[in-house]
Amino acid sequence: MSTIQKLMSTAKAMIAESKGLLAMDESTPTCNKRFEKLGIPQTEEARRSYREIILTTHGLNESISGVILTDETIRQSKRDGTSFLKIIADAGIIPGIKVDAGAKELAAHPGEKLTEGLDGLRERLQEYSQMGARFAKWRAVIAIGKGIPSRGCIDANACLLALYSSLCQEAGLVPIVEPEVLMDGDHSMDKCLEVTEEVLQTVFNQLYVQKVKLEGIILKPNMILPGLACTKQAAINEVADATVECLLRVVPAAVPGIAFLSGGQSSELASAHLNAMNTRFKSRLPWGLAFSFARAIQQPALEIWKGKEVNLLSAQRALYHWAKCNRNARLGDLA
Ligand code: 5MM
Repeated sequence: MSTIQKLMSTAKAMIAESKGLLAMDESTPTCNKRFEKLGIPQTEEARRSYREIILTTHGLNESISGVILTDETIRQSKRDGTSFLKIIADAGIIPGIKVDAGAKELAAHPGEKLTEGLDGLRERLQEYSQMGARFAKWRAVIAIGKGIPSRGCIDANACLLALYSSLCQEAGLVPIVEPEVLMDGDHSMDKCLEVTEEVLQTVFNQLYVQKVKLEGIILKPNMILPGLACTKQAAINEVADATVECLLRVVPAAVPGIAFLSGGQSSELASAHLNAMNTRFKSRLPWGLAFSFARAIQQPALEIWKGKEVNLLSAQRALYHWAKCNRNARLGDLA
């Protein structure tokens, strides 16, 4: 099988009808922050236990095609010594890995960030590929505010996303391309649409410049939403319509699939928005519309678990439930 055939087959499996991705790639600081709020110890063992709960949830593979791991998690095992990678493989789930080194302050651009991580990436990708990873993820963050985002921030992030993508494809890994326009702020839904459209146009231009094969990527964008502090929030169908309108303008038909991030939306709203998009537009779209949620699938389970063994089964039930809701939303079939 040629590299491009391999990439296309992985991308197709990631976006398989009715399934989506589970992002469990919170960095240690993010994971610790979420644990701290719930009184869970911020230790490597607590993070391992939590990830064991996720990966041993019975029936997770009914809704989840792939999981995004971190460098820490991909090397961890269940308490009985079975490696996480074996559990994932036995469940028929595709393992992927977050490879960026996080968003850092962008010099000369107050309030803006640039995602780092290209140094040594070729070697790291080779190692992850040998371990069994079949896709990778890199997240760029774009903030909306007074005078931002700037051209400099959008261009630099798009360029790095494209360089990362071509290195992934060279290593036979499907790149998830994640330019996230943040929900923080009081901006309108129209502003989010305008910025997201510009960001995605720039990203696809850079992917072209770097000779990335669009058939072998998955796009992970934000939905088009008003800022969290905007006084005028949007109806579910308005979000669905604006998001699809934006994507139709900028995402080439060669891209096999789009897997949204949830970005801080509640579990209910993230599923409802995805469901509305698939109900209203599915038969008319060139790409599949799926999910790659972290918080919208995990948060209720984390809040139930609270680090206590006695809550384990209830936490797994919640995780299964929210994964299944998004499976239904993927089909446009959410009750
Ligand atoms: C936007 O974050 C991604 C999707 O998560 P949500 O559905 O919760 O928005 C997520 O994959 C994120 O990139 C990872 O959790 C890593 O984030 P940090 O900040 O820990 O590097």
